[in-house]
Amino acid sequence: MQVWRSIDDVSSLLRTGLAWTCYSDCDYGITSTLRCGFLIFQVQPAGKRLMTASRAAGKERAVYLKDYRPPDYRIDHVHLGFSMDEESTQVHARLDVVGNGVSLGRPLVLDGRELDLKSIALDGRRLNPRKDYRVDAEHLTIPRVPGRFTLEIETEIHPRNNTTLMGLYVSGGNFCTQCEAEGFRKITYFLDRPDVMARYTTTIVADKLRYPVLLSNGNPVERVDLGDGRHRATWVDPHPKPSYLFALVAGDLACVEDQFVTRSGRPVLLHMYVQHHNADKCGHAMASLKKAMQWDECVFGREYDLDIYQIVAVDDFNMGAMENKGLNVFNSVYVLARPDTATDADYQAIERVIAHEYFHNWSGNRVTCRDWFQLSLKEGFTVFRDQEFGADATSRGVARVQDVNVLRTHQFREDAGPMAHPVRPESYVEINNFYTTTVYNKGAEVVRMLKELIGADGFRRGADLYFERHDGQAVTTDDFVKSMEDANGVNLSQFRLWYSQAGTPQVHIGRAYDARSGIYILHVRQTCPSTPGQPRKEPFHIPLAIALLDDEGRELPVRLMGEHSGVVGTRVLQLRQTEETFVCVSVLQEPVPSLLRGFSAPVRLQSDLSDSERCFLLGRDGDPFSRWEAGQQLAAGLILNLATQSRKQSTQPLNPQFVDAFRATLRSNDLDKAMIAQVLTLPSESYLADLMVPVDPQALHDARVSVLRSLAQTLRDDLLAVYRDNVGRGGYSVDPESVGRRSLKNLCLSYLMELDDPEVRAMCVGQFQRGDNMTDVMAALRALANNDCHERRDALAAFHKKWQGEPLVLDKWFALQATSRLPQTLAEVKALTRHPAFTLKNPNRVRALIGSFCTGNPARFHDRSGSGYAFLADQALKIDRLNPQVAARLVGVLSLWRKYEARRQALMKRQLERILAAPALSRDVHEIASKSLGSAGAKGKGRGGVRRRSRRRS
Ligand code: 7ML
Ligand code: ZN
Repeated sequence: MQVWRSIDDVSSLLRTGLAWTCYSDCDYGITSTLRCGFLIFQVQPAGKRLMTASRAAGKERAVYLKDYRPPDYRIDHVHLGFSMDEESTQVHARLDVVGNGVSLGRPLVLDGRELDLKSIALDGRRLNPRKDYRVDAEHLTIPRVPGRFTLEIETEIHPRNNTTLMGLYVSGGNFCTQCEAEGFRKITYFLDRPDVMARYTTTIVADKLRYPVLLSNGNPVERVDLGDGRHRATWVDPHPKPSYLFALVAGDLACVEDQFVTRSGRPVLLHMYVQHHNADKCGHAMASLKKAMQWDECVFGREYDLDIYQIVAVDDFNMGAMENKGLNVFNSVYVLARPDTATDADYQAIERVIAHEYFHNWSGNRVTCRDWFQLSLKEGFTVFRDQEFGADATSRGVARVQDVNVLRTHQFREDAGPMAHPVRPESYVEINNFYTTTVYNKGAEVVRMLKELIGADGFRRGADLYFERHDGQAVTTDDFVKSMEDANGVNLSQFRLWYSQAGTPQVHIGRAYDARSGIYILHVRQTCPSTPGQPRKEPFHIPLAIALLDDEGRELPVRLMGEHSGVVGTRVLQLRQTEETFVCVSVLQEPVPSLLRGFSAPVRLQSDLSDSERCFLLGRDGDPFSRWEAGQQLAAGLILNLATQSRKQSTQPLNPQFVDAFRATLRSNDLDKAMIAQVLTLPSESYLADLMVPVDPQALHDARVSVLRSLAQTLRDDLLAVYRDNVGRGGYSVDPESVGRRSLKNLCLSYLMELDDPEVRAMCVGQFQRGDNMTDVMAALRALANNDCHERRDALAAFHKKWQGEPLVLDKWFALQATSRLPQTLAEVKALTRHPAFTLKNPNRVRALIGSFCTGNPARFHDRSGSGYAFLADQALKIDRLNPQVAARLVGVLSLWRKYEARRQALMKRQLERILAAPALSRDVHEIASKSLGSAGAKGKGRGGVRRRSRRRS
């Protein structure tokens, strides 16, 4: 790639006769573009065809939901032929196209990007580039077509140069694809939108030795040795699908095989493809897959629908995994596990992600999205399904706590910042930026609320109707809600606001009790802060699960005024107005209310509970979530108090009531150990940051550490005893009981390591050296990495020496150092970017080192000097040239700059401005940076300075 800065440069370029692609963005030709800045050309060897015409940007507008129109043409069948070559792969596409009636006379406009178009024929007649069609950087337009015809298109693509990891690319010497959301258009020209569903036949030709495994969607129908060192495989997928679900894999991979017999007796082959040396790390993923298949049959009545289910693990992947029909492609981090290489948390994540992708086969593939504004239709629902699966696999309480933690630390923050958007967004500039925690996690909460409101049986009826009514269709979130309504005879029109209004509602609950009349009143008020583009909100329809507890913690009957009898246990109140009063009668003693049980709605709850009431709930509430929540509120109050006090006062002792409740929980025998560990885990710094205005990350960090230390000092003996009681006996196993034991033991260790006590440190080193499983080893190493001692250096070096050949374990080594609280961490992170094993091309490695530092180490990242912000910007700009999606995620960290105190605000803003001013910025990063700053791009106006994501390479 070369940058040309002057007219002379350009003229000499044009004289060379080389083909070029202009990545500048001016509508008015080269000379005026030169005046605004400089040009970026991709130069190819002479004689090669021009691949992409120069692009006029400034046309990069937002796409709006209100502009949705059904497609003019449908594509019934697709025959794809691939001739695999890393340098240049030939793609032959034969499309059976049908006009939809009203389309008569309208041009056919296919999507396509960075494609080298070789030829195009309509019903067998070769089209003439000068008069039959037009090509620009994003489309192929054929002005005149008949009502029904066959189009044959030959293109050439360049997988080895594809660093964006969208479309067809190479990972570890193997070919793989990622097409969601708009990657298919980087493979061939197509109607690349989810409401165009076609049947696919895929033929792959490749070198037999280098690529013995050739895979695509559906069922294998043919394998032929071509005799010239190449072979050919053909796959037919009988289910119509959108292009984003297409997949192809070619490579030299080991296949781990198993089988599942469906409820109706059909056998399904299960094939897991991994690099040969990883064949011993597939057992857990395979077991998880079978568990998920069975669960979907039992809980949702959904069976698998092909003869074969394939999973391929690749090391280079932008996201977690992808649900391509019959051929899931996974980030290897969500497949590979062995006790000595993966932690309990990794095992759990694998189980969840495997289930998530499997569940998409119905919620996503059989019933798909009409357009990308409906993304939460498949993602919110599927996250809900994987959450329920996780809850059934381990303990419901622990699973709920984990899911709520994710929601509150990430989604609530997103909802409170400049990137806030509804679960069903109204517009986007780059769809890849809308795979957000709002679409996924809040989307799942919205589905969960539907279940709360209509009950488990009604919810299942609604889901059955949805799958039956829309099988094979591309539909909307509205269709989903309609099925829930129709199956249950309820009206959910107000509930639909959860899809269209952004922002986290605040619910204030006040209470009053009159002993003489036995009347207990809950006064509930809801408000919702304004979000970008939505200054005012309508009141939401909120399910509010509550119970009233007597002084022993028993649930009292809740009987609302006008009812004949009460309900014992949890009761779901339905809040619809801005303000509502719920009057409970026959309440014989003043109760302690247990509010928002199970986190029945994604809201911020404000109540006037006292600390002693919270301590009571922490010890007595029958709802495990509420018990945990009471502890979190107490701890958060304590830490926030400390963080906002002056230094002198910050050594005050802990509230003894809290310490007692903490000690009692440690010793509790009515909670399982995993739950005890959750309850005793202090709220994270990022969750606390959401509660502090303005945020001072250093003060929060110091306050949290000081509470940890005080608790460790006061409870040293108890913590040591619980640690010793839970040291593993016998072999390692990942059953929930053993996992719980390890998490409690390692929590005790992390508290004890706050004491700077040689005895404890020796214990920790012992656990590191003798640990027979990665959970224990990592827990010990994490504690050591936070302490400036010689044991730290030795342990990190030993770990590196042992695991340098295992990329996923090496990622842990990078991440651990990036999240160390020690003051020299940024310097160490910078040094690690020069480590021979570090590369900006691998998203997992970038997330391990750079992502962990910027999101998992608030105190160091937000250093008052601003050095963390400058580091982020430096790295993001470099990554943007390779992989805009990964860069955009990183830049998103700066979006919350307005939440910090003035000095940090200015420093963060400066880096955002610097990013925005950088030349040749991707559309992905531009959208995030401009929306973060609240500038014009946020409204989707045209602007300059943006290039297309491209395969620029010199
Ligand atoms: C969520 C995924 C993507 C992006 C996976 C990519 C997916 C899109 C894909 C929960 C569990 C596992 C993965 C993901 C996730 C962000 C998150 N369709 O299946 O949603
Ligand atoms: Zn998904």
